[in-house]
Amino acid sequence: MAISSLIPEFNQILQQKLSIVVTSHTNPDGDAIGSSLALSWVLKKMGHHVHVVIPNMYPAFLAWMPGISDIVIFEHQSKIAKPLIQEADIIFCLDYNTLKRSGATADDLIASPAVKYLVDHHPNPDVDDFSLILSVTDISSTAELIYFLLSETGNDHLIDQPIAECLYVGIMTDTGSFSHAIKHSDTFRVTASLIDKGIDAERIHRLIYDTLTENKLRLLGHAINNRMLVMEEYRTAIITLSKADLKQFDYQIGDTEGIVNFPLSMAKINLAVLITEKKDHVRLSFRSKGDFSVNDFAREYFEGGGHHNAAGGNSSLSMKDAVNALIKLLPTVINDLDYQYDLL
Ligand SMILES: [Mn+2]
Repeated sequence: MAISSLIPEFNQILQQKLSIVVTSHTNPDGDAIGSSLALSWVLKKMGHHVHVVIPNMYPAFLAWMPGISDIVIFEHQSKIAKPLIQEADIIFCLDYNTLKRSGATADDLIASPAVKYLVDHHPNPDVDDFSLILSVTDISSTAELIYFLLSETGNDHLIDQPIAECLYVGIMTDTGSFSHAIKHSDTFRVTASLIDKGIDAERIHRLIYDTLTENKLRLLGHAINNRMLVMEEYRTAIITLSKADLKQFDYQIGDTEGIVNFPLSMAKINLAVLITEKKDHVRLSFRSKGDFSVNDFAREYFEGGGHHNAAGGNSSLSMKDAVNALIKLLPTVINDLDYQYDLL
């Protein structure tokens, strides 16, 4: 993959010792945290003064990652985070395409005079939000893109075992353990070179995926058994989780992560939606198989977006009204949803 021509002046702007903030989207996932930590480690090795600042808390299954305890969480530590953002020379914005997704940090990021350097793999970046843009959509994850950025700029010799672990987490989680979003064989070449750095891929997989609490597993069971509406005629399944459902299972941040993927394991379902009730709105997560673009769907109807097969959105409707609004839309998109895989 030839991305060298797309890389804005990475080495040039990093020639002097600088104050740098690396940041990512609200509700950060494995790719957001993995790529942010990896890039921050590399920049520190280059001699810069670097902080990772994220809008809100990361999920508990990432707590083991190298360097994560040094991350500044804006929601809890705004007094530390604000001057870092204001006084930074460069802010690297990773794994999101618009400052609208930067949650609690948004106002301070917009106000900061720093050079804002985007590294991201979501389509349609908000070009006005950033000074320099490395946007590649034909790639599994921002972590894979960070690897390419480092190798194409001659900095990949700085990738050591902890940095390789961080990048591996980003690629593994954004591809659902190498099951989707793999656009080309380079993803495996990059992964192989990370493994060559001495990481223990099996241990990382266990640390990420085999750490559920009993409550989280029972919430998943409840969601599928009691809260899933299957509409085979529309190739769609919708799971709804109310505030009461979450309370019943002592919801902790990250507990609903991954639930939206399960309905797609039904052969005839091509669209899965998880609707979660929040304080004053509902959050929608979309997953699809094949040609149906949940990025377009979420953008058009639910103030959101994301990737072709994985996206999110919001609605100010009640949970019940949001479900009804969604169901009303399904007949209008059934032609796009009604495809089958020749699996056998
Ligand atoms: Mn990502």
